[in-house]
Amino acid sequence: MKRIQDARLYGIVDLGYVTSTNVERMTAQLCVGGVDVLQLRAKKLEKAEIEALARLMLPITREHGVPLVINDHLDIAATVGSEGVHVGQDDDAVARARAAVGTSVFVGKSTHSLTQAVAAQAEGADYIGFGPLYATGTKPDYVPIGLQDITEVHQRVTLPIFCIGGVNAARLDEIVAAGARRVVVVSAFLQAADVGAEVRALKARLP
Ligand code: 3NM
Repeated sequence: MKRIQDARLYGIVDLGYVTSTNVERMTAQLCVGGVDVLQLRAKKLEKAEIEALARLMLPITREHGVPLVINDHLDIAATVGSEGVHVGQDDDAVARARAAVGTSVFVGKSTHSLTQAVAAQAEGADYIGFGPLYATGTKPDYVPIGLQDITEVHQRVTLPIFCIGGVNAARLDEIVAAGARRVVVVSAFLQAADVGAEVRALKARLP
């Protein structure tokens, strides 16, 4: 199993883009393409359906040594035995996640500013998301933070930092030039004509 500390390319199976019936196929394509970690994100689905999708994904992600992260649902992560869980900006989110899933499951937290990034490290997160760098239809209500804080967040936070929000092949060079070492890509992968080729090509360009 790959370690989150070594991961550079983070994919998300987001049910805003993928239908339930396509989750298995998309999971396989992302894993074969070379994502290092994969999240299940389904903001609008019922819990039972999310749990069922997680159980479909796990044998595929495990076959590829890719840790599976469950977004938001601590109970589902604990029940299915995912490798990771991801939480938002609520207070004590990391502590509550640890209490629910135990110490062997890694915990990631979304951050949207330098202050939040430093706080997430102090709170004990295992990795952070940092963004959205650009405006994105995947998280439409969030104000983009741009690229200007990427260098400083890497100076102030020693955890793995995954830059997120509007990341795609056309923008990758400027994101890397701004100091990013790890990225999350959602819609640019899920909407690609050839998902595996898109993942492979983008991964090859990460430093
Ligand atoms: N979280 P895309 S931005 C799920 O900034 C998510 O916390 C963000 O999707 C954050 O690659 C985002 O399609 C959406 O822009 C990323």
